Amino acid sequence: MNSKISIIGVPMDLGQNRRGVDMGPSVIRYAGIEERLKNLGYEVNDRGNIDIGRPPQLDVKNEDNLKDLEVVVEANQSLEEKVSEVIAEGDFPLILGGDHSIAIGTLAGVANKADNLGVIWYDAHGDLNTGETSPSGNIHGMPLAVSLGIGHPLLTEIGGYAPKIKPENVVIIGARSLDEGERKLIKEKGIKVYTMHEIDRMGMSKVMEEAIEHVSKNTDAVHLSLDLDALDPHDAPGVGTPVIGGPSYRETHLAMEMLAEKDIITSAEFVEVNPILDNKNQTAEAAVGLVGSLFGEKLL
Ligand code: 6HN
Ligand code: MN
Ligand code: MN
Ligand code: MN
Repeated sequence: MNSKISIIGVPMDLGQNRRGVDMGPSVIRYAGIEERLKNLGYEVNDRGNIDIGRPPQLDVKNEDNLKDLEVVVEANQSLEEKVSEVIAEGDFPLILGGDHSIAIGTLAGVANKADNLGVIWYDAHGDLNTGETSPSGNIHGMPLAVSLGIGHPLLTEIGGYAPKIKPENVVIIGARSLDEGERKLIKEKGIKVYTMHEIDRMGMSKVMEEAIEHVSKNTDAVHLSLDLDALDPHDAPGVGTPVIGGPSYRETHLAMEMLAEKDIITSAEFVEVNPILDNKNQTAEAAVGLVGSLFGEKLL
């Protein structure tokens, strides 16, 4: 693992309509992320937060069924630049959300420097909607489609190129809420998905073995996009779109440890922590615990 980590906060809440997720970066910092990483021997550079604009009126859908498109595009452009800068300086980019729409900017910055980027999308959702298929118009339900080059050109062209990733280099883990259009896209593109069904049948350990093999086969870098709503709401209540029946904190912890063992992750983001919906910062603390295991923390 890279010994230098740069933290970038993205206080974005415009990709969905539950206010409060913009405080995610603050509460993850408060839960001790920097200390945790320093104790593991990493050099940590907290680069502060990306500036997010504010539209005159919130949650207004445009004619393409996209809410607050312009501001989401602008913020992701700034994030793309910041992530590119961090990579150019040789650091590991660790991005703290904010809602999941920020993965658009993260992946734009990360994929720029990789020929073939692998992606682990650990989420209750597929985030494979477009304006046409989205039931909500919320851009946080679209970043994986956008990164595959599918969606509004203002989104897919962030960073000045598209697509960022190839469907065969993606694996989704933990899915249990997929919209009609998302299911269609998964079949059409042949995207590898481990739903809760597979996790229940095979166990997390086998799922991770296969997933790691899948994303590292033909890739030169691997990004982890971890949406805290992937976890069962019992273990991560502070999220805007909870879905019952998810992997536990322990199972997710094991997933992170297996990633650490194989040492394949070259960038990561932890998103969707909303302290207003949380129970005494439990979800931010879970995020920090998972970051610890991803970066090699051991009990003995
Ligand atoms: N997330 N599929 C739903 C939608 O509105 O498109 C939910 C998306 C949730 C997105 O949690 O990052
Ligand atoms: Mn590339
Ligand atoms: Mn989700
Ligand atoms: Mn998501």
